[in-house]
Amino acid sequence: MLAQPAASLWYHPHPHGKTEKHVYRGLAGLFIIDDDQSDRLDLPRDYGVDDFPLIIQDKRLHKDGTLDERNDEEVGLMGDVIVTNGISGAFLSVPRGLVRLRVLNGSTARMYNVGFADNRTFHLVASDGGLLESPVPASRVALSPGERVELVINVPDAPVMLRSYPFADHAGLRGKNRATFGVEDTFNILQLRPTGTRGQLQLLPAVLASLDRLDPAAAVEHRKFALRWVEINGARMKMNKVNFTTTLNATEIWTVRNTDHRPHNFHVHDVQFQVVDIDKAAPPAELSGWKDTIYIRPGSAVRLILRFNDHSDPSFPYMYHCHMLMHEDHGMMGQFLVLGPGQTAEPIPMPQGQ
Ligand SMILES: [Cu+2]
Repeated sequence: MLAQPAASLWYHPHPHGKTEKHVYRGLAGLFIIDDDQSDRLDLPRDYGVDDFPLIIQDKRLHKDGTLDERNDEEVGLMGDVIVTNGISGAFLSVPRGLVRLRVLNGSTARMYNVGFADNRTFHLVASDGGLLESPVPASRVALSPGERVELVINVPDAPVMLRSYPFADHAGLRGKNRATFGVEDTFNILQLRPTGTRGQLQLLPAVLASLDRLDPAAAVEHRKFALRWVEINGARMKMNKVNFTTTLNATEIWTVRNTDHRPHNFHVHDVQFQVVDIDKAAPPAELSGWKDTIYIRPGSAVRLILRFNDHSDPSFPYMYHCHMLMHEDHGMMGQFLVLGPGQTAEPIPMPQGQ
């Protein structure tokens, strides 16, 4: 059962040590969840007509067109051919007027700074975990691996190109890391080609959702996570080790710090979180909704607030990890249990032979 609000969610295989290659080869899809509340909104939501999923990935190809799977030890698998829903040089016929794009960075390591070639303003309407409170105007939006946004563009009469641009602040990277991790690159992603038809909708609603704000004063636990190389708090994930336990309905604050010179992000299973602050400053509007993945610049600290309000189990843990997939494959992960009333932690059931 899908018991959560409307959202665009990524699914992909998670076999330990092999996730990067599975995703690179194209095993990535979206669950699109809707609900009564989102159905009542005047947002484009006619799948394949004015509402499109876009799974953006990068590939490196041999001359014969086959996938180059040589792994770079700094960044993992990163390519210079951008594919959207598996297609390079992609274009899409769309109506003029409002069109919704559900954009996933499905890459193994590459980050994108997405915008349109004419620098037009578009509106962000949802982040990883669902609708934002109100549309957020933007001309660029940054996506690290695993992050999603839903954006609405007012399609003009002429074709317009969705592109990825260099990060204005190099995503916090210095020196040769800027080139290694591709944050100075420019790529075409997808051309939108307007057809003669005009879409149904011309105006966005002023209010999209009312979000339940988690209260930092309610936090019963504060935890710290330091990201460096392929370790969290100086250790790699162990299959049979639970790093900590929490309890059903507990609210917690997690401070996640990137103590590395490399880029990392942070992804949590089980629940969506809210961003309390980034380097002690309030998060920008596009990061103020429900999220499950967030980029953390080298040297930065992000405070997240989480409430474990469902799905307790004494022996099956949830994971948190860097979503740059080579890091994840090398064990940049940890595991936690959510215990219900009266439950105590039990050993993780291990497959035979482990
Ligand atoms: Cu990482």
